[in-house]
Amino acid sequence: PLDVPPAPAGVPVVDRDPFSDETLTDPYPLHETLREAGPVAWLPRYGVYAVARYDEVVHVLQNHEIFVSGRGVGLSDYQKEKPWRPPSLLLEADPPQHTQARKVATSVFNPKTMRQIREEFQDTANRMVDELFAEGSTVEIDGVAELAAAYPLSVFPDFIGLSETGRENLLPYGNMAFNAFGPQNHLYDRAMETGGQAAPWIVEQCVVGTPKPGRFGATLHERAAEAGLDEDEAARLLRSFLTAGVDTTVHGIGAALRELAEHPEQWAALRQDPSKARAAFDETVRYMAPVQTFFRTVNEDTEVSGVQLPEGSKILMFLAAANRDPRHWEDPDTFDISRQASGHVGFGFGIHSCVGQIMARLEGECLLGALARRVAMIEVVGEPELQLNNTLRGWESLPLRLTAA
Ligand code: OVM
Repeated sequence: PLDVPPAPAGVPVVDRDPFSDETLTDPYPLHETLREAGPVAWLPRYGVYAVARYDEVVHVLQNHEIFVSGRGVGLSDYQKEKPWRPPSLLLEADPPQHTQARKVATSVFNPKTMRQIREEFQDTANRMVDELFAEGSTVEIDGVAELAAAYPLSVFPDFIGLSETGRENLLPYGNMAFNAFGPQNHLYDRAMETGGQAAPWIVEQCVVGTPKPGRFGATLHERAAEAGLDEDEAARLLRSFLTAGVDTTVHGIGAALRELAEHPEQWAALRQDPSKARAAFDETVRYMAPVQTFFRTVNEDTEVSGVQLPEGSKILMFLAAANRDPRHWEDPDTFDISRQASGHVGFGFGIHSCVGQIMARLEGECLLGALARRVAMIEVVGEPELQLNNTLRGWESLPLRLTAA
Protein backbone atom coordinates (compact mmCIF):
# COMPACT_ATOMS: atom_id res chain seq x y z
CA PRO A 1 0.00 0.00 0.00
CA LEU A 2 1.36 3.38 -1.02
CA ASP A 3 -0.57 5.55 1.42
CA VAL A 4 -0.78 3.95 4.85
CA PRO A 5 -3.21 5.87 7.08
CA PRO A 6 -1.83 7.26 10.38
CA ALA A 7 -2.44 5.33 13.61
CA PRO A 8 -5.80 6.28 15.12
CA ALA A 9 -5.70 7.70 18.66
CA GLY A 10 -6.43 5.32 21.51
CA VAL A 11 -6.23 2.07 19.54
CA PRO A 12 -3.50 -0.37 20.62
CA VAL A 13 -0.77 -0.63 18.00
CA VAL A 14 0.68 -4.04 17.14
CA ASP A 15 3.71 -3.42 14.99
CA ARG A 16 4.06 -6.91 13.57
CA ASP A 17 3.62 -8.27 10.07
CA PRO A 18 0.89 -10.96 9.95
CA PHE A 19 2.11 -11.90 6.45
CA SER A 20 5.83 -12.36 7.13
CA ASP A 21 7.32 -15.83 6.76
CA GLU A 22 8.11 -15.78 10.46
CA THR A 23 4.53 -15.04 11.54
CA LEU A 24 2.98 -17.40 9.02
CA THR A 25 5.27 -20.16 10.27
CA ASP A 26 4.16 -19.62 13.87
CA PRO A 27 1.14 -17.29 14.03
CA TYR A 28 0.11 -18.14 17.60
CA PRO A 29 2.24 -15.55 19.46
CA LEU A 30 0.77 -12.79 17.25
CA HIS A 31 -2.75 -14.14 17.79
CA GLU A 32 -2.29 -13.92 21.55
CA THR A 33 -0.72 -10.45 21.35
CA LEU A 34 -3.65 -9.20 19.26
CA ARG A 35 -6.29 -10.73 21.54
CA GLU A 36 -4.62 -9.29 24.64
CA ALA A 37 -3.96 -5.86 23.11
CA GLY A 38 -7.67 -5.06 23.11
CA PRO A 39 -10.93 -5.77 21.30
CA VAL A 40 -9.58 -3.97 18.22
CA ALA A 41 -5.93 -3.34 17.33
CA TRP A 42 -4.12 -1.31 14.69
CA LEU A 43 -1.57 -2.85 12.33
CA PRO A 44 0.66 0.06 11.25
CA ARG A 45 2.51 -1.97 8.61
CA TYR A 46 -0.61 -2.01 6.50
CA GLY A 47 -2.75 0.74 8.04
CA VAL A 48 -5.57 -1.65 8.88
CA TYR A 49 -7.56 -2.61 11.96
CA ALA A 50 -7.52 -6.13 13.36
CA VAL A 51 -9.91 -8.23 15.44
CA ALA A 52 -8.74 -11.50 16.96
CA ARG A 53 -11.19 -12.15 19.80
CA TYR A 54 -14.15 -14.44 19.18
CA ASP A 55 -16.91 -11.92 19.97
CA GLU A 56 -15.47 -9.15 17.81
CA VAL A 57 -14.78 -11.49 14.86
CA VAL A 58 -18.39 -12.71 15.05
CA HIS A 59 -19.59 -9.09 15.31
CA VAL A 60 -17.79 -8.13 12.11
CA LEU A 61 -19.03 -11.24 10.28
CA GLN A 62 -22.57 -10.64 11.50
CA ASN A 63 -22.77 -6.98 10.51
CA HIS A 64 -22.29 -7.52 6.79
CA GLU A 65 -24.05 -4.27 5.89
CA ILE A 66 -21.35 -2.24 7.63
CA PHE A 67 -18.39 -4.58 7.09
CA VAL A 68 -18.84 -5.20 3.42
CA SER A 69 -17.30 -7.79 1.11
CA GLY A 70 -17.94 -6.04 -2.20
CA ARG A 71 -14.85 -3.86 -1.71
CA GLY A 72 -12.76 -7.02 -1.52
CA VAL A 73 -11.96 -9.40 1.33
CA GLY A 74 -8.21 -8.97 0.99
CA LEU A 75 -5.96 -6.03 1.81
CA SER A 76 -6.87 -4.23 -1.40
CA ASP A 77 -9.94 -1.94 -1.47
CA TYR A 78 -11.69 -2.57 -4.78
CA GLN A 79 -13.10 0.96 -4.60
CA LYS A 80 -9.51 2.22 -4.95
CA GLU A 81 -7.63 -0.56 -6.73
CA LYS A 82 -8.53 -2.78 -9.66
CA PRO A 83 -9.17 -6.40 -8.58
CA TRP A 84 -6.64 -8.94 -9.86
CA ARG A 85 -9.49 -10.88 -11.49
CA PRO A 86 -13.20 -10.18 -12.02
CA PRO A 87 -14.65 -10.24 -8.47
CA SER A 88 -16.32 -13.37 -7.17
CA LEU A 89 -20.12 -13.13 -7.24
CA LEU A 90 -20.24 -14.87 -3.86
CA LEU A 91 -17.16 -13.93 -1.86
CA GLU A 92 -16.65 -10.39 -3.07
CA ALA A 93 -20.28 -9.30 -3.28
CA ASP A 94 -22.95 -7.87 -1.00
CA PRO A 95 -26.73 -8.25 -0.97
CA PRO A 96 -28.77 -8.23 -3.12
CA GLN A 97 -26.31 -9.53 -5.77
CA HIS A 98 -24.74 -11.88 -3.26
CA THR A 99 -28.13 -13.20 -2.17
CA GLN A 100 -29.04 -14.11 -5.74
CA ALA A 101 -25.72 -15.84 -6.48
CA ARG A 102 -25.82 -17.72 -3.18
CA LYS A 103 -29.35 -18.93 -3.91
CA VAL A 104 -28.25 -20.32 -7.28
CA ALA A 105 -25.24 -22.01 -5.66
CA THR A 106 -27.24 -23.65 -2.87
CA SER A 107 -29.97 -24.77 -5.27
CA VAL A 108 -27.41 -27.31 -6.51
CA PHE A 109 -24.85 -27.46 -3.73
CA ASN A 110 -26.98 -28.53 -0.77
CA PRO A 111 -27.45 -31.36 1.76
CA LYS A 112 -29.56 -33.39 -0.69
CA THR A 113 -26.71 -33.38 -3.21
CA MET A 114 -24.31 -34.43 -0.44
CA ARG A 115 -26.56 -37.37 0.44
CA GLN A 116 -26.53 -38.48 -3.19
CA ILE A 117 -22.72 -38.54 -3.39
CA ARG A 118 -21.94 -39.79 0.11
CA GLU A 119 -21.67 -43.47 -0.77
CA GLU A 120 -19.35 -42.83 -3.69
CA PHE A 121 -17.16 -40.50 -1.61
CA GLN A 122 -16.96 -43.12 1.15
CA ASP A 123 -16.14 -45.96 -1.29
CA THR A 124 -13.34 -43.90 -2.84
CA ALA A 125 -11.88 -43.17 0.61
CA ASN A 126 -12.07 -46.83 1.62
CA ARG A 127 -10.34 -47.94 -1.58
CA MET A 128 -7.63 -45.31 -1.23
CA VAL A 129 -6.71 -46.50 2.26
CA ASP A 130 -6.89 -50.19 1.26
CA GLU A 131 -4.53 -49.51 -1.64
CA LEU A 132 -1.95 -47.94 0.68
CA PHE A 133 -1.57 -51.33 2.37
CA ALA A 134 -1.14 -53.25 -0.90
CA GLU A 135 2.63 -53.22 -0.23
CA GLY A 136 2.44 -54.44 3.34
CA SER A 137 0.81 -53.84 6.70
CA THR A 138 3.20 -51.02 7.60
CA VAL A 139 3.78 -48.28 5.06
CA GLU A 140 5.60 -44.95 5.05
CA ILE A 141 3.91 -42.25 3.03
CA ASP A 142 3.71 -38.54 2.51
CA GLY A 143 0.36 -37.93 4.17
CA VAL A 144 -0.23 -34.84 2.03
CA ALA A 145 0.59 -36.27 -1.41
CA GLU A 146 -0.90 -39.70 -0.79
CA LEU A 147 -3.98 -38.84 1.29
CA ALA A 148 -4.70 -35.17 2.01
CA ALA A 149 -4.27 -34.07 -1.61
CA ALA A 150 -4.96 -37.40 -3.32
CA TYR A 151 -8.41 -37.82 -1.81
CA PRO A 152 -10.00 -34.44 -2.67
CA LEU A 153 -8.41 -34.63 -6.12
CA SER A 154 -9.95 -38.07 -6.65
CA VAL A 155 -13.51 -37.00 -5.77
CA PHE A 156 -13.89 -33.24 -6.38
CA PRO A 157 -12.98 -32.84 -10.09
CA ASP A 158 -15.29 -35.69 -11.12
CA PHE A 159 -18.08 -34.26 -9.00
CA ILE A 160 -17.74 -30.92 -10.81
CA GLY A 161 -17.37 -32.60 -14.21
CA LEU A 162 -13.93 -31.25 -15.07
CA SER A 163 -11.78 -32.40 -17.96
CA GLU A 164 -9.60 -35.47 -17.20
CA THR A 165 -6.50 -33.52 -18.17
CA GLY A 166 -5.13 -30.39 -16.54
CA ARG A 167 -6.34 -31.13 -13.01
CA GLU A 168 -2.84 -30.39 -11.72
CA ASN A 169 -3.79 -26.72 -12.21
CA LEU A 170 -6.35 -26.74 -9.40
CA LEU A 171 -3.96 -26.44 -6.45
CA PRO A 172 -1.66 -23.75 -7.94
CA TYR A 173 -4.72 -21.69 -8.89
CA GLY A 174 -6.22 -21.87 -5.40
CA ASN A 175 -2.82 -21.12 -3.90
CA MET A 176 -2.66 -17.97 -6.02
CA ALA A 177 -6.17 -16.81 -5.13
CA PHE A 178 -5.59 -17.21 -1.38
CA ASN A 179 -2.20 -15.51 -1.52
CA ALA A 180 -3.81 -12.62 -3.40
CA PHE A 181 -5.82 -11.60 -0.31
CA GLY A 182 -2.55 -10.56 1.34
CA PRO A 183 -0.01 -7.84 0.56
CA GLN A 184 2.17 -7.98 -2.56
CA ASN A 185 5.02 -9.78 -0.79
CA HIS A 186 7.28 -12.53 -2.10
CA LEU A 187 4.57 -15.16 -1.51
CA TYR A 188 2.14 -13.14 -3.62
CA ASP A 189 4.65 -12.67 -6.44
CA ARG A 190 5.62 -16.35 -6.55
CA ALA A 191 1.99 -17.52 -6.40
CA MET A 192 0.97 -15.17 -9.21
CA GLU A 193 3.68 -16.68 -11.36
CA THR A 194 2.75 -20.35 -10.89
CA GLY A 195 -0.96 -19.64 -10.49
CA GLY A 196 -0.97 -17.45 -13.57
CA GLN A 197 0.05 -20.43 -15.65
CA ALA A 198 -2.87 -22.39 -14.21
CA ALA A 199 -5.44 -19.65 -14.83
CA PRO A 200 -6.24 -20.30 -18.52
CA TRP A 201 -7.20 -23.91 -17.75
CA ILE A 202 -9.43 -22.82 -14.85
CA VAL A 203 -11.13 -20.17 -16.99
CA GLU A 204 -11.69 -22.72 -19.76
CA GLN A 205 -13.21 -25.25 -17.35
CA CYS A 206 -15.72 -22.63 -16.20
CA VAL A 207 -17.02 -21.78 -19.67
CA VAL A 208 -20.68 -22.74 -20.19
CA GLY A 209 -20.80 -25.98 -22.18
CA THR A 210 -17.45 -27.29 -20.88
CA PRO A 211 -18.32 -29.22 -17.68
CA LYS A 212 -19.48 -32.78 -18.23
CA PRO A 213 -23.28 -32.93 -18.74
CA GLY A 214 -25.12 -34.12 -15.66
CA ARG A 215 -22.33 -33.12 -13.30
CA PHE A 216 -22.38 -30.25 -10.82
CA GLY A 217 -20.71 -27.69 -13.10
CA ALA A 218 -23.24 -28.23 -15.88
CA THR A 219 -26.20 -28.19 -13.48
CA LEU A 220 -24.94 -25.00 -11.83
CA HIS A 221 -24.72 -23.35 -15.23
CA GLU A 222 -28.33 -24.37 -15.99
CA ARG A 223 -29.61 -22.99 -12.68
CA ALA A 224 -27.65 -19.79 -13.24
CA ALA A 225 -29.30 -19.31 -16.62
CA GLU A 226 -32.75 -19.97 -15.12
CA ALA A 227 -32.05 -17.27 -12.51
CA GLY A 228 -31.21 -14.78 -15.25
CA LEU A 229 -27.43 -14.77 -14.91
CA ASP A 230 -25.55 -14.33 -18.18
CA GLU A 231 -22.88 -16.79 -19.34
CA ASP A 232 -20.03 -14.76 -17.89
CA GLU A 233 -21.74 -14.73 -14.50
CA ALA A 234 -22.52 -18.45 -14.69
CA ALA A 235 -18.86 -19.14 -15.42
CA ARG A 236 -17.76 -16.89 -12.57
CA LEU A 237 -20.07 -18.67 -10.15
CA LEU A 238 -18.52 -22.02 -11.01
CA ARG A 239 -15.08 -20.41 -10.66
CA SER A 240 -15.79 -19.93 -6.93
CA PHE A 241 -15.95 -23.69 -6.43
CA LEU A 242 -12.74 -24.34 -8.38
CA THR A 243 -10.95 -21.57 -6.48
CA ALA A 244 -12.02 -22.30 -2.93
CA GLY A 245 -12.77 -26.01 -3.02
CA VAL A 246 -9.46 -27.84 -3.22
CA ASP A 247 -6.53 -26.24 -1.35
CA THR A 248 -8.81 -25.72 1.64
CA THR A 249 -9.89 -29.35 1.95
CA VAL A 250 -6.34 -30.58 1.30
CA HIS A 251 -5.13 -28.44 4.19
CA GLY A 252 -8.01 -29.48 6.44
CA ILE A 253 -7.38 -33.18 5.92
CA GLY A 254 -3.60 -32.72 6.19
CA ALA A 255 -4.03 -30.92 9.53
CA ALA A 256 -6.33 -33.66 10.81
CA LEU A 257 -3.79 -36.35 9.92
CA ARG A 258 -1.01 -34.54 11.67
CA GLU A 259 -3.00 -33.79 14.86
CA LEU A 260 -4.39 -37.32 15.07
CA ALA A 261 -0.87 -38.70 14.64
CA GLU A 262 0.51 -36.36 17.29
CA HIS A 263 -2.27 -37.17 19.78
CA PRO A 264 -2.42 -40.98 20.11
CA GLU A 265 -5.21 -40.78 22.72
CA GLN A 266 -7.34 -38.83 20.23
CA TRP A 267 -6.56 -41.38 17.54
CA ALA A 268 -7.56 -44.15 19.95
CA ALA A 269 -10.85 -42.37 20.66
CA LEU A 270 -11.55 -42.11 16.94
CA ARG A 271 -10.66 -45.76 16.34
CA GLN A 272 -12.91 -46.74 19.22
CA ASP A 273 -15.80 -44.82 17.68
CA PRO A 274 -15.33 -44.03 13.98
CA SER A 275 -18.60 -42.11 13.98
CA LYS A 276 -16.49 -39.37 15.62
CA ALA A 277 -14.81 -38.75 12.23
CA ARG A 278 -17.01 -35.77 11.44
CA ALA A 279 -16.42 -34.20 14.86
CA ALA A 280 -12.67 -34.85 14.53
CA PHE A 281 -12.62 -32.95 11.26
CA ASP A 282 -14.58 -30.06 12.74
CA GLU A 283 -12.22 -29.84 15.71
CA THR A 284 -9.35 -29.74 13.23
CA VAL A 285 -10.90 -26.77 11.41
CA ARG A 286 -11.21 -25.01 14.77
CA TYR A 287 -7.71 -25.93 15.92
CA MET A 288 -5.83 -25.30 12.68
CA ALA A 289 -8.14 -23.27 10.48
CA PRO A 290 -7.14 -23.75 6.82
CA VAL A 291 -8.40 -20.21 6.13
CA GLN A 292 -6.68 -18.13 8.81
CA THR A 293 -7.87 -14.62 7.98
CA PHE A 294 -10.17 -12.53 5.83
CA PHE A 295 -10.61 -8.78 5.53
CA ARG A 296 -13.74 -6.70 5.37
CA THR A 297 -14.09 -3.02 4.43
CA VAL A 298 -15.87 -0.56 6.76
CA ASN A 299 -18.53 0.93 4.49
CA GLU A 300 -19.91 3.48 7.01
CA ASP A 301 -18.51 4.98 10.22
CA THR A 302 -19.10 2.54 13.05
CA GLU A 303 -17.95 1.48 16.48
CA VAL A 304 -16.73 -1.88 17.73
CA SER A 305 -16.38 -2.42 21.49
CA GLY A 306 -15.82 1.30 22.05
CA VAL A 307 -13.42 1.80 19.15
CA GLN A 308 -14.44 4.17 16.34
CA LEU A 309 -13.83 2.82 12.85
CA PRO A 310 -14.08 5.30 9.98
CA GLU A 311 -15.57 4.53 6.57
CA GLY A 312 -13.01 3.20 4.14
CA SER A 313 -10.96 1.32 6.77
CA LYS A 314 -9.89 -2.23 6.14
CA ILE A 315 -10.32 -4.65 9.03
CA LEU A 316 -8.51 -7.97 9.25
CA MET A 317 -10.41 -10.77 10.98
CA PHE A 318 -8.19 -13.41 12.57
CA LEU A 319 -10.54 -16.39 12.31
CA ALA A 320 -7.88 -18.77 13.60
CA ALA A 321 -7.26 -16.57 16.65
CA ALA A 322 -10.99 -16.39 17.43
CA ASN A 323 -11.05 -20.19 17.28
CA ARG A 324 -8.59 -20.25 20.18
CA ASP A 325 -9.86 -17.29 22.19
CA PRO A 326 -9.81 -18.35 25.87
CA ARG A 327 -12.70 -15.90 26.44
CA HIS A 328 -14.85 -18.32 24.46
CA TRP A 329 -13.17 -21.74 24.58
CA GLU A 330 -12.11 -23.99 27.38
CA ASP A 331 -8.49 -25.16 26.91
CA PRO A 332 -8.45 -23.61 23.43
CA ASP A 333 -4.97 -24.90 22.60
CA THR A 334 -5.97 -28.51 23.29
CA PHE A 335 -6.90 -30.65 20.29
CA ASP A 336 -9.89 -32.62 21.53
CA ILE A 337 -12.17 -34.41 19.07
CA SER A 338 -14.77 -34.93 21.81
CA ARG A 339 -15.27 -31.24 22.52
CA GLN A 340 -18.18 -29.20 21.16
CA ALA A 341 -16.27 -27.48 18.36
CA SER A 342 -19.38 -26.12 16.68
CA GLY A 343 -19.51 -22.37 16.79
CA HIS A 344 -15.93 -22.07 15.52
CA VAL A 345 -15.44 -19.53 12.75
CA GLY A 346 -13.12 -21.61 10.57
CA PHE A 347 -15.90 -21.65 7.97
CA GLY A 348 -16.88 -18.09 8.78
CA PHE A 349 -20.30 -17.13 10.08
CA GLY A 350 -23.41 -15.45 8.69
CA ILE A 351 -24.38 -14.77 5.09
CA HIS A 352 -20.89 -15.45 3.73
CA SER A 353 -20.21 -18.62 5.70
CA CYS A 354 -18.51 -21.24 3.55
CA VAL A 355 -20.92 -22.68 0.94
CA GLY A 356 -18.55 -25.61 0.47
CA GLN A 357 -18.37 -26.63 4.12
CA ILE A 358 -20.88 -29.43 3.61
CA MET A 359 -18.55 -31.03 1.08
CA ALA A 360 -15.44 -30.28 3.14
CA ARG A 361 -17.08 -32.02 6.09
CA LEU A 362 -18.18 -34.93 3.91
CA GLU A 363 -14.64 -35.39 2.59
CA GLY A 364 -13.15 -35.12 6.07
CA GLU A 365 -15.65 -37.55 7.52
CA CYS A 366 -15.24 -40.11 4.74
CA LEU A 367 -11.45 -40.14 4.77
CA LEU A 368 -10.97 -40.03 8.54
CA GLY A 369 -13.68 -42.69 8.91
CA ALA A 370 -11.95 -44.94 6.36
CA LEU A 371 -8.66 -44.54 8.24
CA ALA A 372 -10.22 -45.12 11.66
CA ARG A 373 -11.65 -48.43 10.45
CA ARG A 374 -8.47 -49.68 8.79
CA VAL A 375 -5.44 -48.20 10.53
CA ALA A 376 -4.20 -49.21 13.98
CA MET A 377 -1.43 -46.69 14.33
CA ILE A 378 -0.50 -43.44 12.66
CA GLU A 379 2.86 -41.83 13.43
CA VAL A 380 4.74 -38.76 12.25
CA VAL A 381 8.15 -40.09 11.20
CA GLY A 382 9.83 -36.95 9.83
CA GLU A 383 9.71 -33.18 9.99
CA PRO A 384 6.46 -31.93 8.41
CA GLU A 385 6.90 -28.95 6.09
CA LEU A 386 4.51 -26.01 6.09
CA GLN A 387 3.22 -24.46 2.90
CA LEU A 388 3.37 -20.71 3.54
CA ASN A 389 0.46 -18.70 2.16
CA ASN A 390 -0.86 -15.22 2.99
CA THR A 391 -4.26 -16.69 3.92
CA LEU A 392 -4.02 -20.47 4.20
CA ARG A 393 -2.31 -22.58 6.81
CA GLY A 394 -1.46 -26.15 5.94
CA TRP A 395 1.16 -28.79 5.37
CA GLU A 396 3.19 -29.11 2.21
CA SER A 397 4.43 -32.54 3.26
CA LEU A 398 3.78 -34.83 6.21
CA PRO A 399 5.91 -37.97 6.57
CA LEU A 400 3.72 -40.66 8.15
CA ARG A 401 3.97 -44.32 9.07
CA LEU A 402 0.67 -46.17 8.98
CA THR A 403 0.18 -49.58 10.52
CA ALA A 404 -2.80 -51.60 9.35
CA ALA A 405 -5.39 -52.75 11.89
C1 OVM B 1 -14.63 -17.38 -4.61
C2 OVM B 1 -13.93 -17.74 -3.32
C3 OVM B 1 -14.69 -18.07 -2.22
C4 OVM B 1 -14.06 -18.38 -1.02
C5 OVM B 1 -12.70 -18.34 -0.94
C6 OVM B 1 -11.97 -18.02 -2.03
C7 OVM B 1 -9.81 -17.88 -2.90
C8 OVM B 1 -12.59 -17.72 -3.24
O1 OVM B 1 -15.83 -17.18 -4.57
O2 OVM B 1 -13.97 -17.29 -5.65
O3 OVM B 1 -10.66 -18.00 -1.86
